[in-house]
Amino acid sequence: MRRFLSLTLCAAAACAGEPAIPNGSMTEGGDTPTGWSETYTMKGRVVVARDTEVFASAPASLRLESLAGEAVGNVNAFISDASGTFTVSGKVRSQGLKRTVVAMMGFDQTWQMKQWVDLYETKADVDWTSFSKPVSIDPAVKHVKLCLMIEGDGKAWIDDVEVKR
Ligand SMILES: [Ca+2]
Repeated sequence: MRRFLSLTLCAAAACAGEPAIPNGSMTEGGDTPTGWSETYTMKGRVVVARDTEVFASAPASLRLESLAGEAVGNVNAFISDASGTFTVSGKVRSQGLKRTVVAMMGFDQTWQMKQWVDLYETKADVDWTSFSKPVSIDPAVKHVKLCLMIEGDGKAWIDDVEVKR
């Protein structure tokens, strides 16, 4: 019985660890949500903000927008203890963009990208829309990030991001 219990506990929590994402409600922060300040730009300029006027849940959401015309870029946050299979959910809003994507990116020990999983995509304006998708992490993946990517001239918002086994 003791052996069974320890194996069960190990499988449930102690060995695998629970995946977590910081500040998924975007509640914490100032000008930018805590844990969500890193942007990556492929074209033009994008800027991230903590939006206290447009949100799915008070007091704030994350807004990513193009600056001065067409842009392609993303904002991303680490998912800690990301291994095995878990579900990523959240809410997205989009305005004026050609494409808005939420995706999970997996990198190996040397930061080579090994995995990309689309969680949500829209090419039209949408009011707050929920997404929820299971992801299975490749065994070679050591670092996992969630990203909100925009393409075009406009704004997208994300809020209430959760990761759960
Ligand atoms: Ca919120």
